[in-house]
Amino acid sequence: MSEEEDIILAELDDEELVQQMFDDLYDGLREEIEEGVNILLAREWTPYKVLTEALVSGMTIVGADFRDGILFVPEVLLSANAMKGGMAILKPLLAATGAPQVGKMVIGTVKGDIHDIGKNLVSMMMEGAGFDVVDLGINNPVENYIEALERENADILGMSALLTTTMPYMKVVIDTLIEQGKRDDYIILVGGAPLNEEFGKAIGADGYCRDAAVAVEMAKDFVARKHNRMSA
Ligand code: B1M
Repeated sequence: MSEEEDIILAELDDEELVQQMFDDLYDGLREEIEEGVNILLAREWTPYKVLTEALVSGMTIVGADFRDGILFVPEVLLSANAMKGGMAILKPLLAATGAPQVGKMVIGTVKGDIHDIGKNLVSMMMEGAGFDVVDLGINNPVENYIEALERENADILGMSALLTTTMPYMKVVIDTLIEQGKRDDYIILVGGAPLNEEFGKAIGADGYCRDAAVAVEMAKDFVARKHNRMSA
């Protein structure tokens, strides 16, 4: 039996367990990640704390080694799969802590881009905050967004892009909404690792969200302002 097989997750203290989860996420071990998440929840960690301190922090390490050419696509896919296993456990718990529905958001990753972990996280956190979320998945052309916004009578459009080559597509979506005279019908929030506030402003979005928590705060703020305007 190898040294690693000897590790019993439940016997580790919180700090050791989180470190072990970083390693397990790195190695793409979905079952271990799921077990770790359940142990932390049983120790009365909040779902949000498990998400940010164990999963998101672990994925940051994976991201750095992917950037530096230490990890490659197949390995990162395994890490992403393990992360999704943990997120699936947290999703209903985050939603259950939410307030009554405060607004509706259509969200999707833009055309040409298949990264969805960050978007999924935003969706989960928004649901947890009481928003109704319609997730369009990955690789969305402009038609998908507009069709869903109208069908769902949404308040917010959320777009995600993780590649410098796909982030300009967000402007295509916003420009199309402008051309069709629909831009002002929606609050448009954008996010993704290569974006920044300046980019968000330059493409005409209402807000750039550094992370999922900022997305929730901004969404609440904009929806409250919209309701105030309508009742004035
Ligand atoms: Co990709 N990848 N990848 N990848 N990948 C990056 C983005 C990269 C930065 C890695 C690197 O080189 N360091 C790099 C982009 C470089 C660039 O554009 N300059 C890159 C590359 C190059 C590629 C490929 C081209 C690699 C290849 O094939 N040679 C390829 C592209 C495929 C495509 O999309 N067409 C590719 C493929 C993949 C995998 C499939 C292996 C996998 C994706 C699996 C999946 O998503 N299901 C993958 C992964 C996992 C990554 C990294 C390692 C991690 C991304 C992630 O999930 N982060 C990433 C490196 C990095 O970002 N450091 C990388 C965790 C997540 C929680 O954070 O997505 O930033 P993030 O989301 C945050 C915020 O940004 C924000 O809130 C989230 C939560 O806090 N946010 C929003 C995100 N979207 C939002 C939307 C909102 C609001 C906030 O709307 C309201």
